[in-house]
Amino acid sequence: MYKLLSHNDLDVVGCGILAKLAFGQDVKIRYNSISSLNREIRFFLENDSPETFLFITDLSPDEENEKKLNEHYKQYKNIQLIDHHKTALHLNEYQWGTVIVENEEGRIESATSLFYQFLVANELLEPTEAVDEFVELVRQYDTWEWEKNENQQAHYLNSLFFLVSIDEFVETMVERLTSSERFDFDEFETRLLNMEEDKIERYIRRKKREVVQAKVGDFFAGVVYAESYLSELGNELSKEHPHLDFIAILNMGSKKISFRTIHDHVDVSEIAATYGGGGHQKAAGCNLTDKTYKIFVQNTFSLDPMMQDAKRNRFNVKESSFGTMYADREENVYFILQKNDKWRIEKGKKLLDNTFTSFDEAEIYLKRKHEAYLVRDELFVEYLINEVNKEKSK
Ligand SMILES: [Mn+2]
Repeated sequence: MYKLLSHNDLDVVGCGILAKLAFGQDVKIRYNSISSLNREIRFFLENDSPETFLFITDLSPDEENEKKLNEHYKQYKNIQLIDHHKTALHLNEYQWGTVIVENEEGRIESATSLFYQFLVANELLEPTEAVDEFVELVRQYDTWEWEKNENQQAHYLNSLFFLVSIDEFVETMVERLTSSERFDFDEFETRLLNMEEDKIERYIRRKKREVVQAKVGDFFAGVVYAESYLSELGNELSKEHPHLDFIAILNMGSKKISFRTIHDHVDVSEIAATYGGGGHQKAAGCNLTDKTYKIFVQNTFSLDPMMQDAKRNRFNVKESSFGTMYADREENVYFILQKNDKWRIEKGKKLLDNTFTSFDEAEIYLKRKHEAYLVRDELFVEYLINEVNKEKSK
C-alpha cells in the first residue's frame, strides 16, 4: 500500500494522477493544507502499517514531524518526500528528502515533474508520450513558463482543473492518460475553456479598478480583494503596475493572503515568511492574522483605488522625448521629459531637482510618490491647446 499526502493545486493533483497511474487501487491520496499535513503525518506514524510506503509531495512537515519521520525512516525505509519549494531545501539532508527548485540544466521544477522523474527512475511507472505532455503542461503552468512560451494548453489544463471537482478531474485525466497516445482536450472541453478564458479576462478587468497602492515596510504593494484566479490576477496586476514590488491578494473568506510578483529583485517567499507563511520567489502566501489584518486590511481600507494609465493613446505615449503627461488625484499635472541625456519631471511647469537615467526610473518615482497616471490623449491635447492660447494672450 502507498499513501500520498499533498495539498490542492494543479501541481499537487498532478502528483495524485501520477500516483493513480503508477499504483492504481493500491494508493490512498489525501490533499492537505500545511496544518492538516502535520496531523496526517502523526496519524500515519501512529496507525499505518510499516508496509505502507509514504509519499509527501509539494509540502513539508514541521520540525517535530521532520524528526519523527526520520526515526520512522531509519527503521522501515518507507518514506519519500518530493518538493520544489526553496523553503524546504534543508530536507535534502535526509535520505528520504528530494527537494529540487531548478535542475542542472536550469529547468525550474514542479512537484509533478519531480515525482514523475522519481517514479520512472524507480520503474514504478512506464513513461509515455501522453504522460510526458501532461506533466510538462503542469510544470509550465506551475512555474508560469507557459506565459512566456504562449502555451495556452497549460493554462487550459489549470482552468479545467478549477471547473470540475478534484475527483472528476483525476478520474478524467487517468482515463485519458491510459487510453490516448497524445494528451489533448476534447471538443466540449475546448468550447467550455474558451468561455472560461473570457470570464477570467472580465474578472481581471473588474479587479483592476479596485487595487490600492500601499507602502508596506520598504516595499510598495498593490492590494486587492479576490478569491478566484489568483495567479492570473497577480500576474496581470504586476504587469499593469510595474512600479509596485508585489501584489497582495486578500481572501477574507479563507483568511489567506497571496503574494505575487513579476520582479527578480523581490522574493515574496521571504515577505510571506516574515508573516509566518512561505512559498516561491514569485508566488507565496500567508494567513490573515491580527498582524497581517492590520497591515493589509485596516491600514489600506480608506485608500482610493489606483488610477489606470490610458491604454489607447496615440499622442501622449511613454518615452516621448517631448514629454509625457501624467496627473494625480489632486489634478496636479506632471510631465516626464528628456533634457540633456537625463530624464526629468516637471510638476505644474516647475522642473523638479531629481534626475533619472531612464524614462522608467522617472515613471516609477512619479507613480510611487504621487500615484500619478498617464492621462488620455483628449486631456493631453486640451492641455496643450490651453497653453498655446495662454501664450498668445500674453
Ligand atoms: Mn507546487
